[in-house]
Amino acid sequence: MEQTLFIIKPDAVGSKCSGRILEMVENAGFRIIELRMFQFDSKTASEFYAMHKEKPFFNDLLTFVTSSKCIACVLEKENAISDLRTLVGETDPSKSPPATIRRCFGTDIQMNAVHASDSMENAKREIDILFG
Ligand code: 3AN
Repeated sequence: MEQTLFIIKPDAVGSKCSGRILEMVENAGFRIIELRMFQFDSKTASEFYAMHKEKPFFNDLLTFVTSSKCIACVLEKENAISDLRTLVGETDPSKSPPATIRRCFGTDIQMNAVHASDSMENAKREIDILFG
C-alpha cells in the first residue's frame, strides 16, 4: 500500500484545527499508521525543505515551520500521494478548490496549514527524516 508524509503546520496546530484536519483525512479513506507531535529545528527544516534553499522565501519558510509545534503523520492508502495532494489543494489557499484542506484552514501561501509529499521519492525521503 502506498504511503505519504503529511504535516499539520504550526499555523493550523496553533489555531486548534488539527482534529478537524485529521477528520477530513480519515474521512477521505487514509489510514494513519504513524503520528508524532514535534517541533522542527533549523537543521532538520533545512534538510526537509532542501529543494527550496535558493528560493527567496526560504528563510521565512524556515522561521515559520520552526516557530512552534507540528503534527507529522505517515498516511496509507492506494494512490495516497496523488489523492492527498488533491485533498490538500494548491499551495495558495485562495486558489484551492472548495472543500480542500488549504481552502478551509490555510491563511496565505506561506501559512497554508499542511504539507503533503509530492512524489514517491520525496515521501520516502521525508518519512525517513521525521520517522527514520
Ligand atoms: P507545496 O507545499 O504546495 O508542495 P512547495 O513545495 O512549492 O508547495 O512549497 C513548500 C512550502 O513553501 C509551501 N507549503 C509554503 O509554506 C512555502 N511557499 C511556497 N511558495 C511560497 C511563496 N511564493 N512565498 C512564501 N512561501 C512559499
